Amino acid sequence: MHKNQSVYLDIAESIRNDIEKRRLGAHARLPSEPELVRRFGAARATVRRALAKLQNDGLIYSRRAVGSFVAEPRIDQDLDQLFSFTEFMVYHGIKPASKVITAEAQRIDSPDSPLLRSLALRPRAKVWHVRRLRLGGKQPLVIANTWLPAARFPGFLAQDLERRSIYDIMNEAGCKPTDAIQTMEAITLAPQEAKLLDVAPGSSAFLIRRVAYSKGVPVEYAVDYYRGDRTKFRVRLGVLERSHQD
Ligand code: 16G
Repeated sequence: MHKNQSVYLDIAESIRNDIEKRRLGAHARLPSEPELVRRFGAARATVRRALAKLQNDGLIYSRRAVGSFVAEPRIDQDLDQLFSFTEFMVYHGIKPASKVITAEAQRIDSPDSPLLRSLALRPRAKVWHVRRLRLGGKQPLVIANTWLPAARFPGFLAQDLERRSIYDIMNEAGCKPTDAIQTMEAITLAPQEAKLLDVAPGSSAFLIRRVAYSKGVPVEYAVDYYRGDRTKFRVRLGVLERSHQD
């Protein structure tokens, strides 16, 4: 029992290694199950378990009756830097694109709304809301909801929001985000969001809420859904220096 458990992990590790070293590129077909059985000298059920683990980890996908294939790599995002989606994609050599789903003016009534509180606005103050599907290399990656205080960005909705970076537009208005506070939660996607992101309903995603500030003034409230199988966050950790007398 114990041995079988480690055998499936060893097989998964070996295939993971081939993928990470790029011996198998994105969308390359994995050897068939019988070939893997021969190669690893393992039972078919063990090979299947290894493949199920890799699929669960987002490294491969399977097509019924055809086989397993290498998934697109995850996009690594450093959490200690404030990047716009556009800057981030360009940095990784991926062509960014956007589809605007909604672009409208809104007025929120409830004084308890996190949006109003985060932007330090009074009830019924005008905000711009833009909902975009963000793509990298034609692949849908993020559903991004952005709210901006309308008073700071006159004429915002007249901009070409499909082609332009919102952070660029904010920069032109003298309010480029200089720092932000962000929270991240794991969620499963509702059917409508899953469809937009081209994944199965119930797939995992990161729900990210961000309040961005421009020199201390809140200028953006954002609620984004990042595809769980395409996103990896990385953060640098330091050790708190403590005196030994404590
Ligand atoms: C990022 C930000 C989002 C911002 C967008 C601007 C996170 C979690 N979110 O997606 O808050 O609205 O960039 O991108 O990083 P843009 O300048 O390309 O339109």
